[in-house]
Amino acid sequence: MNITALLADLGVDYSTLAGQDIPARSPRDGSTIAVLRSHTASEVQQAIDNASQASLQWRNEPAPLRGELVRLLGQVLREKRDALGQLVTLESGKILSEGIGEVQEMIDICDFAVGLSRQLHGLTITSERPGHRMMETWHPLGVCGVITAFNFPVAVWAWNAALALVCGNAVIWKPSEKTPLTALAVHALLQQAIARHARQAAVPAALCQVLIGGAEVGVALSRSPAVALVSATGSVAMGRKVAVEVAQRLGRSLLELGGNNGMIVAPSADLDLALRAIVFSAVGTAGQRCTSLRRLFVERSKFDTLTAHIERVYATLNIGDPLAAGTLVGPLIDAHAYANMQAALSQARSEGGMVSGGERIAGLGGEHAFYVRPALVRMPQQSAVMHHETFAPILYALPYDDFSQAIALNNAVPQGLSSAIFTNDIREAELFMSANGSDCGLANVNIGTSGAEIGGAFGGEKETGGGRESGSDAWKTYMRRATNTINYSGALPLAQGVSFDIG
Ligand code: UN1
Repeated sequence: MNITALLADLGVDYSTLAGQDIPARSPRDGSTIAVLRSHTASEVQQAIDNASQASLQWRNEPAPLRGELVRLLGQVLREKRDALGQLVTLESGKILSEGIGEVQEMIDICDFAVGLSRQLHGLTITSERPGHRMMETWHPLGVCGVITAFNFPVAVWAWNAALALVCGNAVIWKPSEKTPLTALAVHALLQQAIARHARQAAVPAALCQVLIGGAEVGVALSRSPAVALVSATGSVAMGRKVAVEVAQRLGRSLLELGGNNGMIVAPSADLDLALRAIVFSAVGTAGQRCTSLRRLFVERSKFDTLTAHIERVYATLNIGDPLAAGTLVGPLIDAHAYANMQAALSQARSEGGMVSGGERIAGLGGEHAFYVRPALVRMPQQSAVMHHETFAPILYALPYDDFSQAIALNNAVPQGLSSAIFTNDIREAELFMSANGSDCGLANVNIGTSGAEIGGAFGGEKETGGGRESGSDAWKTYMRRATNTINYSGALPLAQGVSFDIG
């Protein structure tokens, strides 16, 4: 793999950002691909000011013409799907099929946003007063800050940016320090889309910007009253900081934080389907999705059979170079992730868990790469370790006896992103999706916890942060709503029958 050629093909020029504090590493072999520098505090401030100016221009561009830019972005992404997918694989370590799939997710949200650009509609509402009408109008917010994580280094930006742009906003992106090159590549591809735009002059230079740096950049975006919305994806700890900073100035935040996703396998489940879904959800992206399956509750009579099947599949999984055909599990992102995984496994052991797998695969990728065999941990109960999200391929499994107990176990953790049930009993499926069922933002039936499509609203409850991105009506978070009351009568009746006669 010629990285220089790949970066050139994607139009990445990081010469102006060459520096010393942000190394772009490939978890594939731990090698350093480039070393960048953080944007300075004054550059961050300048970017916010420029974005504010850009948003004033962009909000006057008709929404369907804003959609045209996003359509062109989708077009460029189609042309560069495989190249960008490779860079995603290089920088995040996910297997190539998932790297390319992530770019496909970007294309999908672009298509969605293009359609949306002609559907940013509000309501008309009947008035209690004669000769009056009420309606809702949706306006752009201004500047949207987007903070993204290493595990979905490009798709999560696209969920936010595609919507924010058609909604008439400027976007400032702070990618993870672990994946700066993919962000620069996306930015370069966006410039290609802008260059193809028939109304290029209508696209201000500062409409979309990327800021490279650490937590201080996120804090600056969160503190600035000029950033109307801060959309943050990542850890609960990070989200808590962003939420507090943004709330302090009564700004708007959209949080998509940790998950600790559970699956119930009921006695009527198709075990073969369940097995496939479990393995993809638990070990896909090396267990580093916010939607990864971490907790498995199996009805007691099926527990031994199913866990034995999982153990058998885990023992033969093709783990290795994420670029190689046939690999199913790539490396962890870095040494820190590996240390966290081992710490969780030893805690699980001390809580009575029986661990199978979980060891580092010696020699693979060299000493700075961290390839592990996914771990299956049979737990005696849902103890402390299971209440934490460890970003690694660890699947805790325990048996349950009755269905209400399984739902209670699913809901007993602080996070509330994704959940699933495998059952062929319609009453169980409906109960799981009902108000008395899963308390998560995503509740799936006969399908795993990860791999959501872009058409639905994506996000979760409790410590996951409550935000919704992507499809459905998530666009409303990127706009402000005005309620208009219009009087076309010749009189001035007051609401609620109030009389106020000034003679
Ligand atoms: C994430 O891990 O932050 O549902 C996003 C999924 C993907 C998105 C995951 N479509 O697994």
